[in-house]
Amino acid sequence: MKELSKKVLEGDIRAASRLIRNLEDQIPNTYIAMQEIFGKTGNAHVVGITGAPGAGKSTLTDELICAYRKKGDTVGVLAVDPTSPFSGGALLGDRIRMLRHAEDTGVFIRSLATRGAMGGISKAVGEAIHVMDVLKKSKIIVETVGVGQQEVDIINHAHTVAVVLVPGMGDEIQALKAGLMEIADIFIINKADRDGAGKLYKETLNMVNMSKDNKNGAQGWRIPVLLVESVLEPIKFAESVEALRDKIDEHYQYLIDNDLLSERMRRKTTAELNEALWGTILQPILKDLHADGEINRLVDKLLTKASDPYSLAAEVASKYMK
Ligand SMILES: Nc1nc2c(ncn2[C@@H]2O[C@H](COP(=O)(O)OP(=O)(O)OP(=O)(O)O)[C@@H](O)[C@H]2O)c(=O)[nH]1
Ligand SMILES: [Mg+2]
Repeated sequence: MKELSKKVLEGDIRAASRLIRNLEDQIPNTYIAMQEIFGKTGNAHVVGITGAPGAGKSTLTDELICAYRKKGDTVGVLAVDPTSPFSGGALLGDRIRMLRHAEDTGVFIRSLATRGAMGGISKAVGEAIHVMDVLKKSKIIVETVGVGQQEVDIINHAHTVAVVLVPGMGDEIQALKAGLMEIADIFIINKADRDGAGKLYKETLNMVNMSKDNKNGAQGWRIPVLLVESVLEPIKFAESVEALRDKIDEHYQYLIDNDLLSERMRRKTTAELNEALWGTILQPILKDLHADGEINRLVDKLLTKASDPYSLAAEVASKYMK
């Protein structure tokens, strides 16, 4: 593992890929490599692109890579894929699409699939970001599907979060209002060729303007709403994605200028510590309880009302935490 991290720190792409695969597969000793690289992380600007399945996130990301390369940035892309039964096609599509960056050493693209282990994916995402960071990618784009509870908590990983909305989801905006305003730094209205894109743009703008309580306080960031041109108009599309790139970078500069970057770093790092604590303390206990069937005996006690969850948790704690 130390050998692996050494290679990664030297910029070895294959070693980096292997390390990310190990993280994904939750190979037990991977933390040793992560211990070695942690000290060198924290330099990249991490950008989250999130939205419903099929919203056009990968198409945007692909173009955003071009926009950043044009500006001289190096780019890491992490496509997080929690919808395993359907992912085959989508991931394959992404690979073909992003193949045009394959020869470019300034671009490093990897996908990460959910393995269903509790808390596992979010942890792996944070760690894979670290790997891309030590590969000295200046922009790391993390694509996550969906805005909801099963979603990777992108806000714990990204400095800038762009939420992609598409027309044709009707009343969704109403339902999502509260949640989205919390996490979005930028709204993107995508698939401009579709009916209702203009309407969605106006609605979203209204939503942003009406929210008095700006999450970043008095000197707050006004969440911009960007209408990205349709991918069917390649030249206009490229131009509007460059505008998106500039908006994303403006947000990063805003965080720096207002001393908010350190706040986000603190949040990111706190989440990371939480995950490490979970992984080191709780996960082995759960594994143990599941392994010898003790968990079923505990659940039986609850079903027969012989005990309650709080008492059982206290019992388990006293057994393991000495
Ligand atoms: N009409 C139209 N289709 C688009 C546009 N952008 C992307 N698409 C299409 O929408 C489909 C989904 O695009 P993706 O970029 O794979 O979307 P995604 O959000 O990454 O999808 P998942 O990762 O599967 O959630 C593809 O068939 C794209 O070609 C657009 O501007 N207009
Ligand atoms: Mg995608």
